[in-house]
Amino acid sequence: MKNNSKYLGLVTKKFNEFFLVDLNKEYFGISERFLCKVRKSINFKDQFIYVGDEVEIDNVDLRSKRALITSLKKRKNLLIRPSVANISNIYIIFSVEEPELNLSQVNRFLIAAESMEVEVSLVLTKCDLISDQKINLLIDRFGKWGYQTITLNLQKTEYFKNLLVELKQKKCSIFMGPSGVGKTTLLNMIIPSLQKNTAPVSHKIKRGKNTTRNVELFSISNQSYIVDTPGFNMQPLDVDIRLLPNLFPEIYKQVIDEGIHCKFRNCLHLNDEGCNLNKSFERYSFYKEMIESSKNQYYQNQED
Ligand SMILES: Nc1nc2c(ncn2[C@@H]2O[C@H](COP(=O)(O)OP(=O)(O)OP(=O)(O)O)[C@@H](O)[C@H]2O)c(=O)[nH]1
Ligand SMILES: [Mg+2]
Ligand SMILES: [Zn+2]
Repeated sequence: MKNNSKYLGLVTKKFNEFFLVDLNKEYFGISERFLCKVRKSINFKDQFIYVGDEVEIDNVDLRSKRALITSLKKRKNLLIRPSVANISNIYIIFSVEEPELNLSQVNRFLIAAESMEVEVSLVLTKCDLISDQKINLLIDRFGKWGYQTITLNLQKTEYFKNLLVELKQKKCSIFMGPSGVGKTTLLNMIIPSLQKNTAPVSHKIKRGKNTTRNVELFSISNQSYIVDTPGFNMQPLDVDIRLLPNLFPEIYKQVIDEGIHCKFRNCLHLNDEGCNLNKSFERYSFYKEMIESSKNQYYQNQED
């Protein structure tokens, strides 16, 4: 049974030249998942299709659940690593132990996430492995960085329920962080029917085992999705120097909430005269380092 009408779908998984595309429930009454290829005659002008992309499909075969992708809808944004389109929220996930919390990695992940101009949240997992006192110190610390931290612990299932309620209000949330911190465990707690593979961290190398290999998008309600991603460590970032102040809540909140004004409109908040930023926050030295390395990068590119 073939049907030549066009339908709108969402790419939930990608492997080689195949895509899994979820069709909207309204077409057939139930949510249908189709295995698709791109129609040969279509040239997307060297554009790739990513998980999270909205596509139009055609040649729908309801029996074999196959179809062809015929067009790609304009995307709102595209995260480069891992490649995911149309994200509304980024959840940066770190464990407090196993693997040990690495603040400079937390920093890099947060900055990379902020550069996507979407809502960014911080989640700490494995809170059963340290004392409540230490957890409170971390909550306090990250609060000063501008993030209200969500703390999780496998023994306290109600915390996962609260997070699920929150995630259902977002369109497409992505879980990002190093390997072994518990991203897939979190997903399994939220969608118990999934039971995706997880693995303990290696005691020998004290890192995760890269258990999740693919980016995959899961539905949690009619209009809400979560993306699980393979863990990795974030490399130093190469960000446009003028954008850096917008990537630190400690800075942009002073501008937005307190209305601080510096003498020069594009003030980089170094030790310039006329700068009114309150610089007494923990990550200021990190901010300055990033400005310096971006400047070097900038001059190097000019010389190339
Ligand atoms: N003690 C404790 N262990 C946890 C908790 N959450 C997850 N773990 C364990 O951490 C290990 C790694 O979890 P995964 O969910 O596979 O980690 P991941 O972030 O998906 O890792 P990659 O897929 O490699 O990126 C598993 O053995 C989990 O059981 C927790 O709250 N407490
Ligand atoms: Mg995983
Ligand atoms: Zn300034």
